[in-house]
Amino acid sequence: ETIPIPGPPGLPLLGNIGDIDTKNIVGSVVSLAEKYGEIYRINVGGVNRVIISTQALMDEICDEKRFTKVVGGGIKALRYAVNDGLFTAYMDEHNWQVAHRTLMPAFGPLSTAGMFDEMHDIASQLVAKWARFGPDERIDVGADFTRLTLDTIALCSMDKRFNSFYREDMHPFVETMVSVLEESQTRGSLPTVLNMFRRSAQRKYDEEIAWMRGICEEMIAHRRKNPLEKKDLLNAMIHGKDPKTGCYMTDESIVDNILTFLVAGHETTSGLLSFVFYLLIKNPAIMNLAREEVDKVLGTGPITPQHMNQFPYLEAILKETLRLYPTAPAIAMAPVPETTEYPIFLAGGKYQLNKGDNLLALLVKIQKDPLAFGDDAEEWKPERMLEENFAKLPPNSWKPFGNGARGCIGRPFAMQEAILATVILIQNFEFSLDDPSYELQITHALSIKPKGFYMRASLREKLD
Ligand code: MNH
Repeated sequence: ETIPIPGPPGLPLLGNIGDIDTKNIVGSVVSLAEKYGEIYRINVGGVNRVIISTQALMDEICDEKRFTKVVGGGIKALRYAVNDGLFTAYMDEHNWQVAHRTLMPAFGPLSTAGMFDEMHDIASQLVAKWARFGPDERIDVGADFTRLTLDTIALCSMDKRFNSFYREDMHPFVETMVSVLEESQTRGSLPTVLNMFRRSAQRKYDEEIAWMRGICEEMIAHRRKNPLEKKDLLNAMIHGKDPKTGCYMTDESIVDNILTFLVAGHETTSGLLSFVFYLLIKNPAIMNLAREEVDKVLGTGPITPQHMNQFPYLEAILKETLRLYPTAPAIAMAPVPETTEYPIFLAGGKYQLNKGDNLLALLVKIQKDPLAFGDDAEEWKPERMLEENFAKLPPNSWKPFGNGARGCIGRPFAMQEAILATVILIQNFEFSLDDPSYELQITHALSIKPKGFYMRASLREKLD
């Protein structure tokens, strides 16, 4: 009883290009899911994509023996800048293996705790900025959280201070990185022949990449000459040794991964924090519970690394926010390359995949599956993410950090950074919308984030 996977009818050569708005890819894919259901097929740029939207199908494709991440489109194009860095590497690449094994401990809870002081340093700059703003200044939430996450990852991964809180514009390194990302996206969506004619874009792209890599190389050379006893990512990459092969990461691979962390590690965390504060302002009862937790643990005292695991409710808030608003909204997957026996089947034979079919796990839909989360799946309820409830969720229903070996290596880093920022902001301020009638709108680029969200922050009365 195999049934054909449904989907919008396409044009002979152009496929379903007409069904996808390139300015809002996620939005288009979601609308099609609403029309065609738990699984559907489209063809874009000659690639067959099968989009899945339920926990049951996600659970099936999370089996790493059968399925894995696929590097395609904009991610593949980014390889021109960052080669086989962790995020853009193919599964079998030697440098991925070495970097993965070397960096796993460096991103583990212990090392992440070692980066507490630097994270705290940058978060304090944010608090100082908003305190000086006073209660009447309009805060561009997304811009300031991006300053926070970029400055934090730059300090921890290459010991560089962008000092973004001390400038109106963005640091030249950041501007260049954004430009390189945009060009990579463009190239990823154009046929190779067309890219060959984009000579001046190519020249600019080459220059920008060379300039960024040069700065990273200087940072590495500087650290080698001036060794520091620090548990940061730069030291981990310079001195860490792959336990399996005994190999060290090459300088080229270190540069690839510094740039990778900057790219992969800022928008997602910044978007998460923006959604969190929007939702907290809109849900005062939950904000009160969050504030009670912060006051109970810290009072008016300073936060230390020992406090970090004492905020279960805040952690649930972050997790529940990532459920409804996974800042990386979809993951590209495919049958493992060694698969030779086609067709393969999903859902016990109900659906058939053919050679060349790629999968897209639509987290924004999967994580709202009513069969996994109940009839209130669309509602933001942090309680459901408290440890005892979280443990009871169906397998692979909550996947904002991706799957298995190719899942997010920066997860403990991102969680520590986000909890720390949320705690000290709640400890110091009360928040309100700048425009009380504002309702959430979302921009979809590589990641999702709130659009046009501004708030105000007034210092809390000091408790005694
Ligand atoms: Mn992160 C992979 C989500 C923060 C570095 N990250 C992934 C993937 C998801 C993801 C999903 C899997 C992508 C794919 O399958 O193609 N990451 C997030 C989210 C946050 C986040 C939602 C914050 C919230 N990530 C961070 C931070 C860093 C980082 C912070 C670095 C400091 N992420 C990575 C890297 C990978 C990755 C590196 C690739 C890992 C690999 O394939 O080996």
